[in-house]
Amino acid sequence: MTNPAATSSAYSAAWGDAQSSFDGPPHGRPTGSADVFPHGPPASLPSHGTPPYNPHQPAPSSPGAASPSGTLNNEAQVGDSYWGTLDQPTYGSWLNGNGGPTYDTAPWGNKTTKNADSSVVGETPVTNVTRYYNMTVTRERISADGVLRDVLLVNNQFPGPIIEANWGDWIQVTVNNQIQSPGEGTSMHWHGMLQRETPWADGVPSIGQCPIAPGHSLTYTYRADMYGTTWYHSHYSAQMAGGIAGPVIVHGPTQSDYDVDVGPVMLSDWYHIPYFAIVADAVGTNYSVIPPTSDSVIINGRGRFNCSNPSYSSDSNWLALNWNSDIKWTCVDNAPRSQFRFQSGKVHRLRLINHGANGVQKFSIDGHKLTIIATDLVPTVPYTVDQVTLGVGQRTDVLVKATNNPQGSVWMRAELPGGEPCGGSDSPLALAPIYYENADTSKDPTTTSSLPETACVNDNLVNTVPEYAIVPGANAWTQDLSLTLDLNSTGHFEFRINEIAYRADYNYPVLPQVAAGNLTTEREWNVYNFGQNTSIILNITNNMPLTHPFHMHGHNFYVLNFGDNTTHQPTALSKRAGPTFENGAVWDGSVINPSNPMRRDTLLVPSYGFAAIQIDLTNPGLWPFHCHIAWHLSAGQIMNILYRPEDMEAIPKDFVADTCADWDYYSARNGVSQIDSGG
Ligand SMILES: [Cu+2]
Repeated sequence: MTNPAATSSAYSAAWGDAQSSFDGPPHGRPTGSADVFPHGPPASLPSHGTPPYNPHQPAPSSPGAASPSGTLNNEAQVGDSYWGTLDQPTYGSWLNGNGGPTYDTAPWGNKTTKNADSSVVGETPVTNVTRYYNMTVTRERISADGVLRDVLLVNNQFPGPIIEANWGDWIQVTVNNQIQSPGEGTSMHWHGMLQRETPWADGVPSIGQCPIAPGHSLTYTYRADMYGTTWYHSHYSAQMAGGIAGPVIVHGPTQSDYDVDVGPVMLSDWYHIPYFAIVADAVGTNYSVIPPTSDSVIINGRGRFNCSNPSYSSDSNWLALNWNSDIKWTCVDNAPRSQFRFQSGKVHRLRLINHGANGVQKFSIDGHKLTIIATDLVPTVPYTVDQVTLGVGQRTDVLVKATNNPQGSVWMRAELPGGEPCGGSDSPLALAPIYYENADTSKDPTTTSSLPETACVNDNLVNTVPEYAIVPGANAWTQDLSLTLDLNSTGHFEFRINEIAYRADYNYPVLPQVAAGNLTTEREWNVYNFGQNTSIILNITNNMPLTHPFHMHGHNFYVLNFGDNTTHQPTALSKRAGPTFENGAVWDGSVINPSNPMRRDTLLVPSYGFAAIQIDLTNPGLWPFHCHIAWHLSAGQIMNILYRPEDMEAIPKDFVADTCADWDYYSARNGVSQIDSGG
């Protein structure tokens, strides 16, 4: 794909100017009030309800161009991706070939969901196989929901290509940063992997590594030490909301038989303006734009935006918000939806992933029950629901019995219910047809849904019982954590944990410093050193009317309990004059399923609610614990859990030192705009 912007020197120059205006002190936030428009907003804004469609768009090689039929072609919509087409492959029970042997029996031997678990040190199998992948990140333009947008893509695919391995394989991925016009750093995080043998390979800039400089590459090598469904994404600024995300399948034991592995079903909210402009808002001073409302919802990269959406007038400063781009408003109605296949009478495995920026997804299939068999990378005792709730970063594996006749077709739904605390959207419902084997694929399904609207919290903990029982460690240290939204001394927003918004420097990542024995960390690095403790409880109180999907790196945590405040209905954030909030609910110390509590790596902390989680400290190092909402992460909602760094293996020189040398060279010669936390 050619990016029309790549040849525009005016575009580059504009971005360069904007960047330099953000340059501030090394550890300070930018000051000044006109952050979003360093040179003032454009003189003319599009008028309400009449999008400034420009007939003189670049030629058809440009993404976003309409095909002769008047709908988007695949390249214009999602690049080279096949996700959500009827060509999307199905998956076997384990990986044969692809650089490894062909197995007659499962490569993990007699390990089952009930007798083995990777959370226990030493139980990950050793296959002596390495799976090699290559990722090239470039700046592109796609129209995922019909509206042309600037994005960053992996191998020109949205969502990115799959990483597939068997439990216990090594995975080696070389990430090539080819982002140009302008250049940007990048990184890749392997969500949910424990990184026990390679704690430096976790992929978070300012924490574990320097960003990968444009024109450079970095090779990550790590064990597929958990199995199930997960994803990878950039951890640089909010790039994960800018297109750099893709699915991961690690094959392992299953507790339930099924016939067809349908593969990834990736759900996301979708924004029409670049991630960087939203981050600028999130760390800005204008209360009315926090949180930003997404424009639509996509399933496997495809959605359908109504080009004459009346509520779109609320985004009438669309051009202004594309403050560093020459992009023109280009909207194609009836963008192709993702499509899926079912075989009548068979049981299908769907791997649900919320790779979005903000919104809590509600997933359902009209007239079909969903049997949950794993939450994040933890197999659970199966239970059946009508609807699955997924916060950003969460995954759920479901089995679906295809109960219709072979001519049937039904709607799959992903929805962001109204406003806060779910996240909301201008067009909150994405549909995707599921066609049975003899269905007419030229026709839309006619099914309807009457599911009641449910709260934006994860399922009742009584139902979510891990297949492999583990009792949390004894004598845990309890750490209280208070989540607040505050303003700093220059009036800019900060999402704080115990009064501190995380902020660190791309050029001086924290992990290599503590690994070298420097434990005198800066206050704003938000490091908690738990010393020789073997288990900790994080007692979280959420003092704001927003749900936060908190994610722990390098560990699965036990969910002891969570709940919300049932005693009052807090005022919606958007109706407040400023960040003055009531206190969130407080945990009473009770534990659900104490002999085998739910385990996972990402949990929704309810609006004005509490969550109590426990972490066994069996993976020495420094690990971020953060909200996975892209904008909250950027505005500081990160803390770092440090313990026994002296027990870490030495970081390979070429991994951090060489990457930082490249980044130092690049950043010294190019204005790098670290307006956010860095993590
Ligand atoms: Cu958050």
